[in-house]
Amino acid sequence: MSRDRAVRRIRRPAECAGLRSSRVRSAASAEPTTHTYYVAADKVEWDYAPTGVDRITGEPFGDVARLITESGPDRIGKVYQKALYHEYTDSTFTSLKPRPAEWEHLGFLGPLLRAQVGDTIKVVFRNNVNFPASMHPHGVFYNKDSEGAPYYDETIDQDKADDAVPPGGTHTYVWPVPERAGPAEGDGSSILWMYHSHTNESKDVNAGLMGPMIVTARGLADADGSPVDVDREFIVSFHEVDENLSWYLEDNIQAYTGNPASVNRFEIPFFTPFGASNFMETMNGLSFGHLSGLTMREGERVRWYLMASTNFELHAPHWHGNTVVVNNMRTDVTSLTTMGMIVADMVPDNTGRWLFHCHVNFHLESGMQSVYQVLPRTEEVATR
Ligand SMILES: [Cu+2]
Repeated sequence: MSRDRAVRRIRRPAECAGLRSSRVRSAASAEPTTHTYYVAADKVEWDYAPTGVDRITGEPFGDVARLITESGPDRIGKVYQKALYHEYTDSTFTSLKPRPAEWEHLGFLGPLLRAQVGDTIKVVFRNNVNFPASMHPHGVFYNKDSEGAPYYDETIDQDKADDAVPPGGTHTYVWPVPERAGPAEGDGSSILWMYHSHTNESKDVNAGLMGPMIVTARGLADADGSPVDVDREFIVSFHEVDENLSWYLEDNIQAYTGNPASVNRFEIPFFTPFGASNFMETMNGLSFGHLSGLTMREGERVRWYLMASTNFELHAPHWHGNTVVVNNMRTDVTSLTTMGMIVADMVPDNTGRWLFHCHVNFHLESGMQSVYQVLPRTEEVATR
């Protein structure tokens, strides 16, 4: 996008009640910045539906939900051991960096990494899990020592150190953010990328190692990196997790089934009850209405960043109650396929609690549903 066009979209101060104009990195002062993040892969216990009830219906789980969420002699249930990316405060990796309230809805995704065009993202990665892992970014620039993926690429030594960080190991990834990593003509002022472990791609990602990145156009970022012409940002990953492919499948069988010996590990996933019960249809790792924090105010300029994971993802995100603009077209349903990344802009004019879900029947019935809330203009947004 040309900057002139983007700047025209920025509201003038009188229109900008609550906009963070005092902290804007203006185009003139947009000196390149290096953003340093300390990110570790940590093993956690993750509950896909913590309250144990269907928060979309407000009722106990129905038949389909019970097949997915209930543990049993040869069923794992709704709690799984996972590997997630966590952000720490510094290189000692002793203190977790608190997630800001407006980003609590990221659920099991890794920390948001962000920059504006011209900046550099630097990630000090510590592998605290018991399998080799990496951080492979999409979109940003990387040399061979910061790609995070092992394959025969005719590199040696230091250029291989990023491919598979061993358990207990540390590697620093450096990702410059050139113009081609930022919004193009036709984009808005910011776009979504993602990062994930790519050492054993399917096992790593299904274990949980994935996160979002946002790049804002040069000169259009607030001090915190957010675009100045947007009031509220949300990131939602329509995220099928195939726990059959996770590094922790056996650990989960041992920890959560009533009779591990009764589990037929040689079943073909999806076509058998055990395999099918390990496909978790989620939004940011939460199912059946457990993704919360999607709260905004009427009239705000809301930017939704949507993404999908690495399985046979075919999703139809649908917002009830309001409309969005995607690729300069008005809609209320958009499409995501495997590893898709989409930006949707909304100016909600319809207050209330509204369903936000995948319209693919199997996903909908398996819990890929949540609710977003539009408060009247005069109310404070609870998450701020
Ligand atoms: Cu779907």
